[in-house]
Amino acid sequence: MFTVRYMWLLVLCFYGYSLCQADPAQIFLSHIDNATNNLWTQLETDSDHVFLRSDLESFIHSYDTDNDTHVTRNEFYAHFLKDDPDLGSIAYGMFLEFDTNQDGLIDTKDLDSVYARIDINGDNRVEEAEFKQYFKSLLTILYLMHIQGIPDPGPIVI
Ligand SMILES: [Ca+2]
Ligand SMILES: [Ca+2]
Ligand SMILES: [Ca+2]
Repeated sequence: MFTVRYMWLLVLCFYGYSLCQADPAQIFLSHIDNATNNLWTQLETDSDHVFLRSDLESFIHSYDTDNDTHVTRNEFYAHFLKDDPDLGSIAYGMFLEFDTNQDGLIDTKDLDSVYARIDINGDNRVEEAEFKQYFKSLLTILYLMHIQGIPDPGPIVI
């Protein structure tokens, strides 16, 4: 009798567990968390737990393959899609977000506005919490657009 009762309990537990594991919203959120944490590790280069404007400049310079002081769309895609070429729409959205004056290039003219967006409380320092809040919101929007297949960035030449 006891055994049968416990068996049901066990089955219910497994059922609940599998539901939790398969919850697409949870999987999506943990994916965004991981992507944000990876960005923090990659971009906060001097490990002082503050993302300074110089960290943002190093990030942009690392994408500027031909060292002509600006990052073209193709340079950006080439770096961003190196590990995962399927993320074309994410790269497209990121480029639009960083090219704040919409001249088709990311350079120092864009960086003040980009940095100001990430520095949510406006004290000219981007703390880890601000960085993660900003990129979580941005990545959530971009991944939702990516999942829905919009916008179509068209053919990407790398
Ligand atoms: Ca360049
Ligand atoms: Ca620009
Ligand atoms: Ca701040």
